[in-house]
Amino acid sequence: MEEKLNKILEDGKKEISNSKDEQALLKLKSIYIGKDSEITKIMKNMKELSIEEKKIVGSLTNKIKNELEKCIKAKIGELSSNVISKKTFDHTLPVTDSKGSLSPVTIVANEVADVLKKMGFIIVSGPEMEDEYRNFEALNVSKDHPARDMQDTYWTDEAKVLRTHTSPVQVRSMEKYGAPLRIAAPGRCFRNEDLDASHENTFFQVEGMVIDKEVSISNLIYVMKNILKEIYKSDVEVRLRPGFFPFVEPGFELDIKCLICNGNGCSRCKNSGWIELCPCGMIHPEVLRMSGIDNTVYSGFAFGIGLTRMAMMKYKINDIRMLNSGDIRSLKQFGIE
Ligand code: FA5
Repeated sequence: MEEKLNKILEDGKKEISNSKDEQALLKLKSIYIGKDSEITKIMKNMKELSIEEKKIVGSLTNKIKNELEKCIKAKIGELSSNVISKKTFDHTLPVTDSKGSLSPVTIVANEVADVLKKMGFIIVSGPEMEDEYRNFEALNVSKDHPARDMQDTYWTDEAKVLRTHTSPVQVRSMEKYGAPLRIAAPGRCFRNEDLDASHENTFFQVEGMVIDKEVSISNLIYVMKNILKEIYKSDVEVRLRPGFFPFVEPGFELDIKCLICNGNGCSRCKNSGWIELCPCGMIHPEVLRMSGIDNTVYSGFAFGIGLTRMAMMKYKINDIRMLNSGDIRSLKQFGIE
């Protein structure tokens, strides 16, 4: 086992030192110390070892993990300082053509807000650093609920979470305004994700919530379809399937046909031809009750659209990571200036 671990360290160090850019290093991070890495598997299987073996393997595994993490950090620092030192920056030069522009996500967020405002929604916001109660418990996700695993979270020292979704704004709005209610809340969310072409650790959603008497699933579908039609300026193909979220019952996943590959399959839609974009459902009566709404009188629906993915589909952006890259050339590439 020690030999195996030392080999992982040796191979990892070699690959890290040969890496040419940050993307490659993040990939190596996931391969060597990520959730599915050999090291994580060894740690998970430690319970099968004797106490003596556990001591040796445990401390060696931690040491190697820390060392690989340190090497990756150092290499990222080295690469970025190379980039800075290669560029000569003359602040006296006149500005050429970089006027700047809104990010594609902001453009789409504004468009969605406009559509919803026309349907009588008010636009509200909530904090990005949320309390555990509103991010989870008040949405019917108790402390040991398995649904917490679906949204791996960043915790702060003050026991707050970087909100994993915009749904806590539902709770804040019910507490503040009561019923009836019609709100939309665009905003940033955070998850400890393995990154790929359609997953970022920082991304945007827009939450919507309607509470009233006699609200139906058809009202929900109408609102969702109307948003999609206005954003994509055409009838996009959608599919509705059951989806599980503890705060809605019934819950749905409303997917759109991938606009990048036209449903033929690509890395953005994980070759399925469909993009998960608009999870939604009828608000769980318990969620209404917990925030002080009489669930014998009122019902409602809620949705949480992935705004970043919506912008990706609209502007045919191949990789979600480009949006947080800070490279303004990408805006020109999408025809936004
Ligand atoms: C939620 O976050 C629920 N709060 C949505 C909801 C609200 C359901 C109200 C019912 C009622 P989910 O984890 O599926 O659900 O995320 C919602 C959308 O956010 C996804 O469809 C996707 O478009 C986007 N999303 C989720 N994780 C990421 C990520 N790592 N990177 C980019 N977009 C993401």
